[in-house]
Amino acid sequence: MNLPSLAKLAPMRDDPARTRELVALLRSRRRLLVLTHNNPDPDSLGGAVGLQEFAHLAAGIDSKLAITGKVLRAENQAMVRELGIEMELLHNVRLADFDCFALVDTQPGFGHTFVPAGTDIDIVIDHHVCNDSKLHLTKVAFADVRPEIGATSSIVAGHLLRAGLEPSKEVATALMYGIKTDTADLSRNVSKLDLEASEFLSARMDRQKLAAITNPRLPVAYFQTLKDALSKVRLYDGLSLCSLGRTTSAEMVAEVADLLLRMEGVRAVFCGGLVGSSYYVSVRTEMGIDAWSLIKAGMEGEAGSCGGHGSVAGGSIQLDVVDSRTLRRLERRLERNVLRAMGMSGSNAAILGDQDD
Ligand SMILES: [Mn+2]
Repeated sequence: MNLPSLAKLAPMRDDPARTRELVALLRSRRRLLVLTHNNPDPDSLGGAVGLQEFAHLAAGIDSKLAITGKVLRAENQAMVRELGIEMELLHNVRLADFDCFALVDTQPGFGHTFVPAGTDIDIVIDHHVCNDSKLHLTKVAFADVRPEIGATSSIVAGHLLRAGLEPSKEVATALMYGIKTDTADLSRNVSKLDLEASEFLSARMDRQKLAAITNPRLPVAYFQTLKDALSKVRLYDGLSLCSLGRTTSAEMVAEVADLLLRMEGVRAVFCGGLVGSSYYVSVRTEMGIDAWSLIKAGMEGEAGSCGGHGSVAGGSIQLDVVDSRTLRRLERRLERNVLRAMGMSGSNAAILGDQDD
């Protein structure tokens, strides 16, 4: 496979001194606003409430979590409900009330993240690989970006642990669910810190709530979307491509990608779908295949942004025109790029479900 090698970032230190730097910064401020993905996933929610708890326990400062989109997936909505996670829409928040701004599970300049104009970010805690990380992080007082860690929630839990702080049951459960989803139950992208954080949280979380979050009831529309998605799968040798066309949410694209990676023989999944005028892409790979390089190769030449870590990557492409012809052409370009990156030709795709035809 011809994938470009990953640009290495300077490794971040994981030691009590780092944690003390975070404490010192927070103690010099009065009120913290935590921002994350537009439509937050469990790891970003876990990391966000974990940082809020850290700020409260270590520095006694108040904080708020604000988002610009929606909590979409049934599991994520259950997480918010079960754990009483409070958040506001960013446009309802008075930025002047805050003197400290944090980005969690994302970085300045990422496509799925909105940073209000004129706002300087003080804290970045993330585990995504980003080409221009250094550029975006130069003005950030506390930047803790560690692509080798499976979940941002682990990094935040690590700071709680190093500072000797006791998170509430709800916060511990949120952090644990963040780690669980980003590492597929500690089976992918797992580092020593992820294991250490899980052990720390597992003694403090609410197991019943975690179970309720993991298996929520799903709306009928979910099964309809899934049925449509499965009819569009294209299978190559070890590679599964799926274009959902117009779909309900970026989360649905990610969910189908997760599901397809479980298919026997599949080593990499490239899945996309149009929501509004954004075309979302999710890439999943088996261990040993770098998802970020694959998504980068797939999106080559498109006007969009992408990020990833280990075997998981996501991105979005902004479209000026969203008619079906433009969409078809985009999907064909992406498929061609991905096949080229995987060193395959595009002539032998199989589809699902024609056994009885
Ligand atoms: Mn994450």
